[in-house]
Amino acid sequence: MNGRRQCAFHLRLTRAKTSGYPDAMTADPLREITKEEISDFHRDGAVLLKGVLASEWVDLLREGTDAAIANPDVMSENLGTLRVDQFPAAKSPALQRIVDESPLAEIAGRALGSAVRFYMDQLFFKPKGLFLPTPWHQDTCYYNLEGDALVRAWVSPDRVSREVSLEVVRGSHLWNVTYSPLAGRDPDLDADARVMLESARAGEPMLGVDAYDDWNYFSGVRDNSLPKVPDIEGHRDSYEILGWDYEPGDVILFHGHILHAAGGNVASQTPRRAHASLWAGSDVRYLHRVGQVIPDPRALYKYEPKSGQPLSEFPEVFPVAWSPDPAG
Ligand SMILES: O=C(O)CCC(=O)C(=O)O
Repeated sequence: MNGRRQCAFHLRLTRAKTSGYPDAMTADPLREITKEEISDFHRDGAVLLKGVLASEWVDLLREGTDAAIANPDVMSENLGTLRVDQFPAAKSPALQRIVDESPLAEIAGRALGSAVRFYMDQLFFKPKGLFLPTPWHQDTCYYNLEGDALVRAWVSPDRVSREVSLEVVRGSHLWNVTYSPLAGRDPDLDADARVMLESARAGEPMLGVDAYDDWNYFSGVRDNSLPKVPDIEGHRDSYEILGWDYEPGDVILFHGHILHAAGGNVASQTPRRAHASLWAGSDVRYLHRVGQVIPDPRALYKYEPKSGQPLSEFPEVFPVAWSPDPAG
């Protein structure tokens, strides 16, 4: 084990020991993330990492996604046959352990080549039966965040075939455009929404901490000044679309700005349980977004964050999750 790797390994094991779980499963990926994979991630905006999570992590992922699915809360929403939960690790110790101790932080950090902080996680559940597609969208516009060093780790305890798995528009993370979220009330049609939009423009949070009492994808107001997501599905041949057959133990890593979706209109005998975590490198800052859709992590509200503050100014909310250098 070389020096850098030993330091990182030490940092993760220290975290594992503080978790309260008696058994310390290895926090290392099953294999090195190669230079080619890292350069694919930066060039294409996404990469499939084959066989990087040990089967114990897959078992924990199954346990955690099942527990979260069985416990819907105010952050759960059914969008047709797609159930999406925000912050599912907050209600599932198994998912929390995946966030805190699994190799995902290291994998994200190695892709970015820097220390990473955990920002938030989501659950995407499609019950067996007809899987509807997840529409094309970009993630960044849903959060009060800006920066280039944003990486998502999408994992599932299920085999997910290419036709219903995650797909991305290759290279779209480099387009330098923020699209309008698909959710939110439309201020062009709704007078109350126009008032909320004006207050948000004046600096009020679009979603305050009370969003944790009652939230859905239409709690906020859409920022119609942003361009709409192009009709990618209607013009698939005009885009270079990447997608993969996914097997448990793999990680799909994709950039926070990339246009992505999941295929559907396919009947499946088995459910598709997916967990996605968002990791932030050093340039990521808080951004007061007038069209915010997803509430800030609950612990952040008491700091009353301002646009431009780096996440490193909130170390209690976003501690360094992995660093190539333990001092980092
Ligand atoms: O799993 C899906 O269907 C969508 C996942 C997604 O949009 C995400 O992880 O950001």
